Amino acid sequence: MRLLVTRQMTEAARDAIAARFDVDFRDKGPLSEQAAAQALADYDAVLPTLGDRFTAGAFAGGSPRCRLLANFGVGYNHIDVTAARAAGVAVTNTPDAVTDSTADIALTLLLMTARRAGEGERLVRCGAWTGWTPTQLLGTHVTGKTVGIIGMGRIGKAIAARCYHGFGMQVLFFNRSAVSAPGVPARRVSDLHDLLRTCDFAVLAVPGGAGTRHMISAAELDALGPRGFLINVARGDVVDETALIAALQTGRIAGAGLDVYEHEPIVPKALMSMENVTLLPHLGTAAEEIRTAMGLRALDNLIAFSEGRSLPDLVN
Ligand code: 8YV
Repeated sequence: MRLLVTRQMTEAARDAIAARFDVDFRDKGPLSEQAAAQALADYDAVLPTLGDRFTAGAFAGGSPRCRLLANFGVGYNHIDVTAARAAGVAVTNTPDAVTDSTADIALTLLLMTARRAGEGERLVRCGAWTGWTPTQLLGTHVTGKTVGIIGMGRIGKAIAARCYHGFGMQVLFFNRSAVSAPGVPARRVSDLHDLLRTCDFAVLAVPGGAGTRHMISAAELDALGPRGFLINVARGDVVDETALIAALQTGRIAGAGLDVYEHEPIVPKALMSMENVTLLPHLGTAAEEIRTAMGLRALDNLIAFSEGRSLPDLVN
């Protein structure tokens, strides 16, 4: 079986994959639609990542040689899974492996933004800190506040656990389908605007894709209000970035912590220029152990596929 891995992996993941398959590791940026189509024609299976453009157009050539896209990552909004299915291509992802590290980054953003940590760090680094004063860089206290989690899947629940156990926060959540076990005391709010009006910190943990695109726009930001913070560890286009910039510039929300952007890796200058915005470069799962675990989870799916077994993490 010929396999294409579209990016460099950690050494441990690369060695485990190479020990099992006849594999090419690409070492360039994301696959264009045309390169994705070529990969589908040239390989039996592909291990793609965020940004590889497996769009409907990439599958337009009909029934390709490739029969499995073993995606590296839980989010697969860069793959048109319906077009993949129509072309006979299975798609799998890597749930569980990403959960805790992504929740950790949500809390990193929440704390950094509320406590003005980025701004403080910049002040120290540029040599402009003149010393402690009782009123310097006063932020917003986190412990005991209310978090509103939008998307109560695995990652949302892991964020809830951290907020509840670590910071004694009240946990509210919004989820389109029923959630059987939130894991901590948490109240479901059926109206998104009600949730946004009630919480101090709104944290986005929904899947990306057409169903959630611009779920947070001007009206939602107004519901969050001038004392509310928005944290996004989901996908950039869940938030209407233009509306977010306008809300931040006019003080209609208090601040934002972002790990993802609408047009990655482009980060609007307007966001960079605002001190009340924390900007991270999609660090959600960027820890050595986690990236290895993700690679190994994708490998589990590849092995199951090569042995003709059912795929553990099939999404289409
Ligand atoms: C991954 C992520 O690094 O798992 C996900 O969905 O967003 C990231 O943390 C990325 O998707 C790798 O393809």
